[in-house]
Amino acid sequence: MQRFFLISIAVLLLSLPQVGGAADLDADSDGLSDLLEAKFKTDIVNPDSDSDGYVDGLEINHGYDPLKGDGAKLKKRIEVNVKTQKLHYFLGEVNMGEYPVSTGKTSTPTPKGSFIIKNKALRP
Ligand SMILES: [Ca+2]
Ligand SMILES: [Ca+2]
Repeated sequence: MQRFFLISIAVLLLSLPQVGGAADLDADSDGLSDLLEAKFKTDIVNPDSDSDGYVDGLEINHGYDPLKGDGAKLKKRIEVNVKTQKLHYFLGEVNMGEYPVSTGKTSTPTPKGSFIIKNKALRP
């Protein structure tokens, strides 16, 4: 029997870093910082790396692959490290951020494995 676990991630999505913050350099003014351009392997001086009419920062902010003009989405995933008590949020293969979490205790441990998030709740 397959078991499904529902994971509620409170506030996570609202606390994700905004792409292209004021402190980051953005050589082509596409809303995607030079640092993230390097991580996503987009063209640092071309605001529309895949020439589909949408700038790289807009595509990343909406989860689209800035290197594929066919409307392909980047996979989103989170990884929770119970040893470090940290959650890592990935867009494609790029680690977009790290957040502190509190996982289960010895008597009610956090289940290990891969799970699909079925529902999200804001401040449950
Ligand atoms: Ca840029
Ligand atoms: Ca584009």
